[in-house]
Amino acid sequence: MVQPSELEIAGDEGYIIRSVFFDNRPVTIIAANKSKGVLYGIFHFFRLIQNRQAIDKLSIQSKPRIQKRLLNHWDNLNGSVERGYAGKSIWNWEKLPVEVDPRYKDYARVNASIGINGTVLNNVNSQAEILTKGYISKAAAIASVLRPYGIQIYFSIKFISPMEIGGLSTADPFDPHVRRWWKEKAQQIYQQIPDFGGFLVKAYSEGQPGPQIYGRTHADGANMLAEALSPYGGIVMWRSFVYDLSIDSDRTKCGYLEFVPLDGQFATNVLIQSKNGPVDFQPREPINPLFGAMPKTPIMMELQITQEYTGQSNHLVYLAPQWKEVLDSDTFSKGPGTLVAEIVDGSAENHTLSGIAGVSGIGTDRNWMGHHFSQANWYAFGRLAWDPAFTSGQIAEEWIRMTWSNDPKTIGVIAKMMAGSWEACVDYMTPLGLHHLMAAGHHYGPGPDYVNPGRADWSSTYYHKADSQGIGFDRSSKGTNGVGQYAEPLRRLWDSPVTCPEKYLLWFHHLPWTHQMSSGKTLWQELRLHYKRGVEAVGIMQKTWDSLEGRIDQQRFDHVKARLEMQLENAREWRDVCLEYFGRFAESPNSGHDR
Ligand code: GCV
Repeated sequence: MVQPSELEIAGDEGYIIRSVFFDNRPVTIIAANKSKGVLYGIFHFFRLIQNRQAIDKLSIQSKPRIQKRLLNHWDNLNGSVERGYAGKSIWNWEKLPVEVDPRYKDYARVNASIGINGTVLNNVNSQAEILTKGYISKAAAIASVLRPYGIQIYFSIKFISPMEIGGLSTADPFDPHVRRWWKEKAQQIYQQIPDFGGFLVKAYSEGQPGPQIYGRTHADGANMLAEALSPYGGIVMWRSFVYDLSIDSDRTKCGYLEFVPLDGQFATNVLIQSKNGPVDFQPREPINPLFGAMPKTPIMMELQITQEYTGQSNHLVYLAPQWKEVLDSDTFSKGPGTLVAEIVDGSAENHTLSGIAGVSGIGTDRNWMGHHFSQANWYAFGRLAWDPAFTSGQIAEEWIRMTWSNDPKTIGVIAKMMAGSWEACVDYMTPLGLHHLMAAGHHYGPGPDYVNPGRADWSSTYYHKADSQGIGFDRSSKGTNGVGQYAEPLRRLWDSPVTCPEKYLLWFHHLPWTHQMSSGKTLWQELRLHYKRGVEAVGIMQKTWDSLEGRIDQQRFDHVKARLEMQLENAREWRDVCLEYFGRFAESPNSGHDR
């Protein structure tokens, strides 16, 4: 029926599902090497049933391409969630470990059903208290609920914890007392949580301390933690989200400049966790130049499920197409066909360790994510983490069938809305490579005129550089040479406004308003068209949704309808504010453009 040799390639998490006859009766076999594989196989089988697929002639073999498939909670110990838009943190630290919310089990099941096998419980802007005895016991209670579902827990740690909670006078990674402190801490954690996953670290970034305080490098810091965790099989996920403008005045270049020279210096249980793009989860970014640039180090990709910059829990934006654009991008780092997905799954550079993380959008809201459609992003993250080759359409259809309906009209309508929703958001927020145009104090509405008095790179004007001469950030070889961080031929193609894809045009080039686009229109005309198109797309989504009234339950229908109204209003605001502001330059007497 299933030979042991067939299971060899299934590994620890893979499975085989097969229809056979046993004693003249049809049976379905779900076989795996480990219980986790059986668990995933059963969820696959359920998915087929929920998707109304035939289950009488099954011959399925599946295993995950990426080893560590994690959610990252940006949950604070006081119950708030940084960039969370769905209520409070689901981790009720006050009541733990005595009271264990039954929702943790639901959480575990949801995650296991999409193959997620790890979760970082607390914010990367970490508090040292997570490593105190009390919190370790609380976390151990969560771990015991997640364990049967194959989910390991991890902590975000604060680099100077030995000082803040350990009474040491330094956190220097070369100090023997500090090293011992971390080793003892690891031992303490593993005593209570034997399958603890490891540490996630944000170091020397946005106010978080790091080894640089002591003149040490990221590798020195990461390796110290790796040494403490390695006896237990734990890993360190060290983030590359750093942008110290004293290293380079172009923020997009900083991560590469700090990390690439360290390639080869990290311990074998360290991964470098890098955001998909070089800025910060903007509606669209070109790939992070670190993918493919550190062949000796496993690079873990960080995606953002919570919609910090894409309308939060008010906008319907299905992010799988964005993630697919990144995963399917060719880095050319080892010649043509070296896709980001192959860097991330470790196959391009022969790494045994591989990982992907999604910044969670989960909160205490009844529907978990604030917007019913945001759940699609959680689902899509899990599915793409399992296999980056799945298409966004295929994932959307599975999710629609399981969440909304198996009625063909309903599926078709919702699938269409989802498919175009990300591009619509890019159009009404930041088309043609524009980025980071938000108003002060939040990452929601438009503020192209915003200038941060403290930091240039927290200002919108730093990114778009609009003036009467033109618009865009010149990262070409004549500008900051940000393009120089990519492999050929990307470097050459993106260096010229003629060959640079228009979706990245203003990311890499500062161009006159009269620049001619491939459509024959001027840049200013094209920009206006994109903003207009984005708003129109939301209007169409709204009408499309209305056509479903009566086909789905009223409660969820009304929820989405109300949010689409808000989305349309917000999209109009983005269009009007941005075009009014840019128009001041584009239509000024010396822009060269007709009014
Ligand atoms: C957790 C952005 C967000 C911050 C976040 C940071 C990070 O700057 O706005 O809230 O901090 O990214 O990823 O560390």
